[in-house]
Amino acid sequence: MSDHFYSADRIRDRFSQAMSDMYQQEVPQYGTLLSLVADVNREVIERDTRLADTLTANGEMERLHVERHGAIRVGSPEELALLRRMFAVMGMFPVGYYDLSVAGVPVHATAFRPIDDEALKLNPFRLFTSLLRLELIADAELRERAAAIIASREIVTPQAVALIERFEAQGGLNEAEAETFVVEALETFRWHRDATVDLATYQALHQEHRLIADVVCFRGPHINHLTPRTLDIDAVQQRMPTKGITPKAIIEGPPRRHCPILLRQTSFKALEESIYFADEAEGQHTARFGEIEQRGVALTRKGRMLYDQLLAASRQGDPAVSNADHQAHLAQAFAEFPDDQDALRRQELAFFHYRAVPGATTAEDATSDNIERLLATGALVATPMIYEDFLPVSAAGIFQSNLGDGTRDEYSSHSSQQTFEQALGTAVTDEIALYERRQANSLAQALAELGG
Ligand code: OOG
Ligand code: NI
Repeated sequence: MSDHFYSADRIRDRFSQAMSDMYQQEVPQYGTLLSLVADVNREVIERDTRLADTLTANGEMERLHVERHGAIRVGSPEELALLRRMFAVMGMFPVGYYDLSVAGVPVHATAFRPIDDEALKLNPFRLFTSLLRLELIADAELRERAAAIIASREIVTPQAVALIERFEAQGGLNEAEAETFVVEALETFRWHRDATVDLATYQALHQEHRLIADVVCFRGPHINHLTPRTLDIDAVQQRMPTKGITPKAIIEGPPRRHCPILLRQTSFKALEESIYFADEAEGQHTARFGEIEQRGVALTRKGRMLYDQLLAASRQGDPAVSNADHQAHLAQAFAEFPDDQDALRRQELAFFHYRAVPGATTAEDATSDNIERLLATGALVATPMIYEDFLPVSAAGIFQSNLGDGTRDEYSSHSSQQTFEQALGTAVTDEIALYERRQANSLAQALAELGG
């Protein structure tokens, strides 16, 4: 029966393409960003033939232009739980927990993403999904009003709900169903110029926090950005203004390195767009932007601790005034983070994929005690495992640059993964455990192939 089903990975692939098409229509500046990214990627590939060969060998060349992630914000536990079911149809599952309240943004979040090696390779598209924490609104009356507005909307079309239920009942969708599902699912993330509330309500919520107005006042969780992959984030950041795009002040994440680690990202500032209120007043709303990302190797718990420690140290003192200053400062702070593959691997700071070299013969025993010798003789190869997740400090930086200048102090609330998981209806997967498992599996398989 199951071979009649259209695979979840292909549904995700079609969905991410449909999202991209829609977003380019909705936000023309995003299309401009995509073509700048494509130009820079082309230049890098022409210049760096070794990188080009690696991309080709890994089958990544054809997928270079495919968006890597997007982001949405939902208003209630029910909305989050329903979207979890929608994303499962596309092979996307909640991985990681991100608390943004400590950075003055009243949300916590997870990333819905593919998990298996094969699924990630086919299309790694993820959705960073934030849940508004209405409990952080101090004014009880406003809080209740916001909750009532959210409770009265339906963010998923009845056809999409029916197809989610069918998927759950029969274990998959056929191609025709999948096609309809993509069209219907897309509706949830479409932009609506018409707010569902009157101007006064919008203003009251906006005053509490701009993000609250963005989540509460519209028919659904419009996609607020999409993010392609760049091979040279510094070049794109620098060239954005030449295309009439205003980048955020700094590139988030680690500095540029010989062996890239984790995730570097930057965005352009959200656009001011005209909206219409229920009482026919007209206004402006800023929510939607474009982002780019460049990923490096995933870090172990030990590597991540060192990253967090060095990042925190680099953030002492006054914030840098320019991206160049910021990057120079970061590079200095990260000088003590090893920057060659062998050191990262031997010191267990980063995760690697192991692979047996076909046809290689070795006099060494193929056991896990012998990895260094197997690598040295060329029977075994280790390649960096790409980081597939997000970084809370960087995410806060992306949020804030798109919320205008009036940043607010952190909320005095505790990180509450348990509350989030209750809303979600399931636990989130620990991202580091996933990398550990993939590394162990690849090593076991490679050793088995070498006859260990
Ligand atoms: C999400 C911001 C976080 C990222 O790439 O870290 C994010 C949002 O603005 O809703 O997308
Ligand atoms: Ni993002």
